[in-house]
Amino acid sequence: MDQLLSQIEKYKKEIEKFTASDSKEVEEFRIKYLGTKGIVKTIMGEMKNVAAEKKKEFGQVLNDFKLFAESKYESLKESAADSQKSPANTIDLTLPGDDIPIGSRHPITLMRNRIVSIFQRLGFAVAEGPEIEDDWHNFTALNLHEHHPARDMQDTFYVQQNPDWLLRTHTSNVQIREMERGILPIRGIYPGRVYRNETVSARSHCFFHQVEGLYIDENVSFADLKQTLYFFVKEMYGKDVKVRFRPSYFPFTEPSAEMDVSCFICGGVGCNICKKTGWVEILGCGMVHPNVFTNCRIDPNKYTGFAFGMGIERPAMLKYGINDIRLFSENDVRFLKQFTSAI
Ligand code: 2U9
Repeated sequence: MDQLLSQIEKYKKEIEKFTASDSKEVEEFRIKYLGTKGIVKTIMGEMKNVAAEKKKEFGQVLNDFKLFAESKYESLKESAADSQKSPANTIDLTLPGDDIPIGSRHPITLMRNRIVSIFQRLGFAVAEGPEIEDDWHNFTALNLHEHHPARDMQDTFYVQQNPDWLLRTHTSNVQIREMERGILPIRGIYPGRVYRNETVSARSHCFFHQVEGLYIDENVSFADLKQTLYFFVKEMYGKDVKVRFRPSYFPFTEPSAEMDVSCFICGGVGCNICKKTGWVEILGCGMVHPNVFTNCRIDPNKYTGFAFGMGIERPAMLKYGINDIRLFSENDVRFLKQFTSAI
């Protein structure tokens, strides 16, 4: 037994001195001292050769030895884990950072910003309104009575829970809300998304984007309308572009017109875009109908005004050479990342 006790003392010293620089060496320690064929188990196996009266004393020594080896194993494990977190494995905060990929603006946003900024330079203020609207602000206030045939022209999505609610078919609801506020004069530009219950194809979608404008003051005339839109066209399509107005009909304007520009693709000679006419229609416009003024509690004898409206998708498709309107709403990064611009 004395021989066993001195052996244990020798191993204890060995264990005390043991160092491990990584988890592999910690595992070597475990196998050597605590493994199934390790030193602790082997010495425990000697118990059977110890005299019966010494068994209790020897058992205690053995148990201490085992605990000693186990606690050394735990501290080796901990210090090896700490060394994994040594500076070599941590993030070096002094290194230059990775580039953050910069996204690009949506082509509809680019085109909307171009249009809106031209009118902003003329003093038009941007306003937005709800896409879910009531019948009054989308139709009735705009001189479209319940049985007005123009209501069928714009197939409408209605909200199931309330037949008075719908997805706006134009951004004119924003103008109505502005006029109802009663703060005059008004010089506003109104971009936004609108909805129509139409079959989706490469050429038309059930939602698209518009910019509408409104100018109300005393003595506003059709000449003001024309000059404002001339300025817009020159800024948008260049100085050499020609403009023509054709009489038209909208329930909310009287008189009404549609404005064409000489085809900016072929220069007016005739191509597929202008269907060989040399002209491309870009917007509708007119003088605000007196009924619309009355509906918004504005005196039509005191005030006059003009309004206009244009879609954004078509000019964006022409400018960027996009042949399918559905690409705008598919969120395909391969499509979206092609558009870069400062605005
Ligand atoms: C109020 C009074 C008048 C807005 C107008 C048009 C003509 C027009 C279309 C262009 C292409 C819509 O996107 S499109 O399909 N719009 O032709 N919009 S006048 O007139 C208003 C609006 C509000 C209170």
